[in-house]
Amino acid sequence: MRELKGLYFITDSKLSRQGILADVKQVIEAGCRIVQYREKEKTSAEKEREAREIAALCRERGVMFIINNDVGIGLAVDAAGVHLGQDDMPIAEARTLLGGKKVIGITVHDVEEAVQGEKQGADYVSVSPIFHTDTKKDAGKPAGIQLIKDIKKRVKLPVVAIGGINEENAMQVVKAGADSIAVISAIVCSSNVRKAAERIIEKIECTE
Ligand code: TZP
Repeated sequence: MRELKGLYFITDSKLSRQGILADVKQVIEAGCRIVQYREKEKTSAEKEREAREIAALCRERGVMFIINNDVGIGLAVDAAGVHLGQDDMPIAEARTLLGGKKVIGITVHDVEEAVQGEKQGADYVSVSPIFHTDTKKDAGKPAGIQLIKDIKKRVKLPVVAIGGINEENAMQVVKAGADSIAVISAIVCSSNVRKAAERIIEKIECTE
């Protein structure tokens, strides 16, 4: 698997001010190397069309492209991998469909879920939510950075931290051991997406 490090950008068509394709272009220009397409409202056909467009852009720029939840679209657009929630398709089933070369990420809320995710063959765990977030209403109670430290002690997989992360708190998240930081609103709600992504990347890099 290519390295899971640094900023992990996730699209959000509801929050985006300029459209997700422009967001993706600008975060890639800022230096982001991992992009996830996450869309909860559009039809499958619309999702596949958008995902195909972003996949092409990411491929051209050597950026890892992950699809949220939908293994079928992941396969259709030849994404690098798929991100699954605890209530999505089981990792084993996704692995059978995707094969050994694709990346599978799993959202975890505690150490036990992280340990299970590793056992079941995930390639990374996404610890959620670290801080309060309004972006995902059912994200649950913020875990704080201690959970990152606890999970790092128990699993060897790369740890992606998500939920309420911004340029002010990014450093403490990396210092706690997160390999990668997943961000939506602190980037897409900014009036300058590229600069917002650059500032977060700077914070991540000066901690490494
Ligand atoms: N999963 C857990 S929290 C979250 C997702 C998709 C939302 C993260 O968005 P933000 O705006 O970076 O807090």
